[in-house]
Amino acid sequence: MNKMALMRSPSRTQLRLILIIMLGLAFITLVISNIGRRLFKETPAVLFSSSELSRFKETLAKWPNKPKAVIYFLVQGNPNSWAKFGKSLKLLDANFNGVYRYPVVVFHETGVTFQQMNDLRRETSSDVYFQLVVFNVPQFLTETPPNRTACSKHGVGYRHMCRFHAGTVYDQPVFNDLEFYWRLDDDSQILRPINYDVFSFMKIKNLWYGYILITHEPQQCVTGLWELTEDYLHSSKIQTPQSFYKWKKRNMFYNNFEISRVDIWKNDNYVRYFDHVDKSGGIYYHRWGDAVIKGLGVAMFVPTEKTHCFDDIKYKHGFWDVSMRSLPSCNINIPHRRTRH
Ligand SMILES: Nc1nc2c(ncn2[C@@H]2O[C@H](COP(=O)(O)OP(=O)(O)O)[C@@H](O)[C@H]2O)c(=O)[nH]1
Ligand SMILES: [Mg+2]
Repeated sequence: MNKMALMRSPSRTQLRLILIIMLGLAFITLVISNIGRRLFKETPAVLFSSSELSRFKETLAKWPNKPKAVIYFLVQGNPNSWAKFGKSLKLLDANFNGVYRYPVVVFHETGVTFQQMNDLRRETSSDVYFQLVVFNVPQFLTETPPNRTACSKHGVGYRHMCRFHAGTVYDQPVFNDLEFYWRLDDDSQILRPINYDVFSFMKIKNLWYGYILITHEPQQCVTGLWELTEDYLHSSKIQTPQSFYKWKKRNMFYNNFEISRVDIWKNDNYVRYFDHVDKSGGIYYHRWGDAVIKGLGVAMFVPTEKTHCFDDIKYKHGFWDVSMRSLPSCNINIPHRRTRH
């Protein structure tokens, strides 16, 4: 009897083993259920985005005889921003895209719902492609970015947006086989019909970068950027066009409107420069904006004669009707007063 009882009751070691196995199982269940929850939450959005990309590739494969180009927006799902975007797209349809019919690519985070996308599709005549983006603070940053910077009250979300427009957008697969793009914001408004194809115009005239206005950033938004750029130029021995030496330190293109060749930004020269700027952390620590960074990119890598100011387009951004500007806001070589934006 004693022998049987001894055989049935587990030893301390066995008990420990059972405990470890049970804890292990509990841990694995927890991990799997978390992954499962994330997968089930995210998969429809990810799947939808990749089906949109396939559809976009089909469109590119059957492209008519005109420049390969898209009009792109980065949007937010909150009602205010979404409503502005709807209005912006309607004006774009009415004043350009209803006739010239370029695909509209809409980058968005997970906050945008299928309902919103469907409603938008019903209201636009443009062929819209939704692309999901995920914004995170880059892991190479050594310090947590402050909620506010000396430059502005904008939070980290705004700085994700700056980083996206300044560089990471060009890694998006839709940019792989494109010649040109036109960037607009949700608060961009084209106010009058444009009676020509802006992309064909750029291509025929062999223009690389089209803008609407030159303005400049306040000093506190460019802390250290000019110095970093000069050091970078000296150490990398890049051949820059003469235009760089005329470029004013805080100048920038008002690039919520920007019509550009894609290859300027995918070229190694700009990619390496952007990477250097990005790794310095200035976008998150000082809120260096995409406009100043890319302004320096144009100054360094685009000859002035390859730039073009679309001063014939009636354009409003937010509350500001840019077409009401006073000259010489198109001239690259003249310093500008700070303008409201
Ligand atoms: N997804 C996403 N989009 C953003 C975020 N911040 C700004 N945007 C979008 O990026 C574009 C530029 O932002 P905006 O607030 O207009 O910047 P501003 O023109 O410098 O005032 C707009 O279309 C915004 O909707 C963000 O945190 N997430
Ligand atoms: Mg804007």
